[in-house]
Amino acid sequence: MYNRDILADGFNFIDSTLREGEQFRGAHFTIDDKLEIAQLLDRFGVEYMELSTPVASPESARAIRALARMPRRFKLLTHIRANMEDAKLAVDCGVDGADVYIGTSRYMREYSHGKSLDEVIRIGQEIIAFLKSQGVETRFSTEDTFRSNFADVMTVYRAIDLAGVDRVGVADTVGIADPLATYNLISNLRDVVSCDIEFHGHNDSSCAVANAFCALQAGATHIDTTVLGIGERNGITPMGALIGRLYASDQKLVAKYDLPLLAEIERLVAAKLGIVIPFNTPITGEVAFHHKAGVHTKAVLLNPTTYEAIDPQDFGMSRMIDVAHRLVGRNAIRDRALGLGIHLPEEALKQVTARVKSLADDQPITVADVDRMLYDMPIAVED
Ligand code: HCA
Ligand code: CU
Repeated sequence: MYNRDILADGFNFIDSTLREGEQFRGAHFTIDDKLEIAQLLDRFGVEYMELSTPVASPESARAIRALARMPRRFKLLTHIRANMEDAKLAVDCGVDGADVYIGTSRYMREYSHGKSLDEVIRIGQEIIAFLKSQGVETRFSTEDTFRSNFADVMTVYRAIDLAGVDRVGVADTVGIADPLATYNLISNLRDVVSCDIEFHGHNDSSCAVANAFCALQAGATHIDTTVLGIGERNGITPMGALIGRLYASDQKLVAKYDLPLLAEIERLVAAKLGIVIPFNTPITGEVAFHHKAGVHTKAVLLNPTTYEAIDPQDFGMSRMIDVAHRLVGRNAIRDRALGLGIHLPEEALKQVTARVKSLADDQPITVADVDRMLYDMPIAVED
């Protein structure tokens, strides 16, 4: 096993908020919503955006045409079934690329499209030839890759690569892959095809971020993400969390993105969906930079890196030192007091700390309770 140099090799985000994300429960994006989300993601720096197939509905086709016309840096893709009608309509809508998909697992072949492997390859070759003749970037993915026969998918990928596809896609459709399985599959594929490799991973068993990261280490060039990870069921790799994972490995990996926009993008999409950003979302969740225990806060006040892998400032976020609880330490109390312009001798700080602990032992308390104790100290001197 080897780790590819992700920084040197480069990678691309394919934002699928307006495709996979449209499959999220209750998602209903108007064309204006789509334009607003796309503009923000464009400023953030995503390299691609994928939209629902134009075949889905007339409004879906109109949305693709509208995004095709907007000034943007990202490449516009649409996600289509492996058939010629869909491919023709996609081209007509003015996309830069088409993400073609077809199932290769026994389940898909028996219960979905009912085609043999040879037919899958033949259809793929035909569509790729057509899309290429139209100057459209083409990706071909095997839906449910991880439950497909390994030799079968490799046969399909090899044939599709030889047909001149720009990118093959690996899809963990039901979220069963783990990081090692992802790494193994993609690194094997890396030796089989010469085109780019895309990874699309669902989060049913909580591995979507780790799998996406391992896919990059194994040689994937493109990763599908959505804002907040929205998608079918509990969704796919969330963009923000993958940004966090990459940043934690090497900040230079994400230097190409406008990181302070992340929170704004998530707030926008959450508002459109009528949901809140989950409290434990990496980087943007309300507790992402919340420090509580005395041992932690003491060290964080001296050097935040002690207990932070990510610097909140790089994302326009702020850190929170929590003082209103029984685990509080004197350093945190001192910091709070100084923040209020109250300078207390160490002995007084010790007393306040003991009082906070004692009160918090009986009941949950608030910062206002702590502040009152600080203000009540007789020796407090106002700045
Ligand atoms: C779907 C399937 C898909 C496709 C992924 C891909 C999946 O929702 O229609 O095109 O690579 O998870 O398999 O999202
Ligand atoms: Cu999917």
